[in-house]
Amino acid sequence: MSEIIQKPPVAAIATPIGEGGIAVIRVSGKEAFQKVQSCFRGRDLTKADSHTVHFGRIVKKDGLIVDEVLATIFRSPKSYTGEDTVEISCHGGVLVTQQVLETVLEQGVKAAQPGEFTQRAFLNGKLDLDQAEAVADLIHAKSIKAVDAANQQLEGKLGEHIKTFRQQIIDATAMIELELDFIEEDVEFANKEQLRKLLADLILEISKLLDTYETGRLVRDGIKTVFIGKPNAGKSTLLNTLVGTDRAIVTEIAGTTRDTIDADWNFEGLLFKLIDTAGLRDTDDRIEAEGVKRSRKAFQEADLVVFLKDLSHILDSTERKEIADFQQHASETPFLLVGTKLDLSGSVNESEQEERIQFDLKISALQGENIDHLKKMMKDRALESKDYDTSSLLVTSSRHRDALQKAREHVQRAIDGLDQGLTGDFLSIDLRSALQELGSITGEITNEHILDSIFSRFCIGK
Ligand SMILES: Nc1nc2c(ncn2[C@@H]2O[C@H](COP(=O)(O)OP(=O)(O)OP(=O)(O)O)[C@@H](O)[C@H]2O)c(=O)[nH]1
Ligand SMILES: [Mg+2]
Repeated sequence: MSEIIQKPPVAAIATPIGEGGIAVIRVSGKEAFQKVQSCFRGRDLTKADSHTVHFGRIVKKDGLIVDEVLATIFRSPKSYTGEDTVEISCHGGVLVTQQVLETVLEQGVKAAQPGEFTQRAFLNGKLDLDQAEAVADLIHAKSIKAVDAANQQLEGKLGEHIKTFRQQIIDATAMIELELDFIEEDVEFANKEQLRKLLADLILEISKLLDTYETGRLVRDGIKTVFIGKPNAGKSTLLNTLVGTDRAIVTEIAGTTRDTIDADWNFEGLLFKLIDTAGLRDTDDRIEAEGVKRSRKAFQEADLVVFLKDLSHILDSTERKEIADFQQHASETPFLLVGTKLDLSGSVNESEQEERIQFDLKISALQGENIDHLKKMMKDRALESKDYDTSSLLVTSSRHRDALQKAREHVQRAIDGLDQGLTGDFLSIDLRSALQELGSITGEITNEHILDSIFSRFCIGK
């Protein structure tokens, strides 16, 4: 573990602002105990043991009592940040909490920046950078699978992989240096095959980890699912059925939905970010036209497209062409073609409809018919082509993916160099670059710019 550095103290409210039983104000840094003690009436916190809790009152300079509190003491290095830390639990009113924070700040403590506690924890070696990122992911997680993925990373599972990769590169570098040492004696590069195999295996392992990213991204950020189709197809009805509330307005008037409407929907531990759109048609109405434009944009950004077709109307040739166009444009995106209003479809000659188009499923949102089937199909289709095993480690962050890709490129370049008979010092350059990329994931190699962009994602108080 690196040496602990205690920076000047900072404080922030660590719990959400609102009314609740308890709120927590966290104070961390050099002289945190003295600073809190100077506005605390109770036993002497500066002499309290680590991991002990003390009842007392927070008081203003003029003696006015702000609140009755419990102060928990964490002595360096055994705290989240590694610094001396006090957590003040006060009554959870908005004003009371702010007053307690202000009183602490009046003692010469600065207000903490977003993520500052976690950043200090990272700088003090309490967490690797990927673990610090996992803390933010855990806080922002909106599905059980996202919680699982963040916890795996927080446990250090990604870090373990990265450390193994780094060790393999260090071993490879050692083999090359051995060759360099003997170069004058004209020793043949005896281990060339062994070195090549080591690097090729490494590429395979990095690729295996990279393959989890597509699933990881969907698990962490949710599956953007766009309902698209003609006006009146039943898009808003389906959205409401899935989320179980009247989120979107439904009427029998074609062109009811004008703007895209988002709703979060959890299914089997996964988050679906449902997007209802304005029905597609040519229109002179400027508002509706803008809505149709947004529908098409949502379609472009989707992870899953569900095209809804009203079965109570016969499919005309323009609609058939439109569906084919969408399917073609969505060639990279999972696509479902769903017939709606199955309860009304008796009025239409089915064989005529079937001849023209192959539905993945037919539903009636109003009668709940095939809705469970649709839910399963949405999940399966969205993850179909992905390496779907959310119980093992997933790469969820594009930052990590980019670094892994670059590391793999550098290793590949070293292999190419080896095959072309380049000398060891050239190969070492590529391997060193690969090491740096991997080190940027765990934070062994980092810079202020990276840290700022990572920790600005955090909430204040974490
Ligand atoms: N019988 C029946 N009617 C349905 C079903 N689903 C939707 N509807 C009706 O179809 C009409 C249009 O439904 P919406 O959900 O508003 O359709 P939409 O696709 O959102 O339409 P726009 O917002 O205009 O693009 C409403 O009167 C719904 O009650 C269904 O499964 N069966
Ligand atoms: Mg609608």
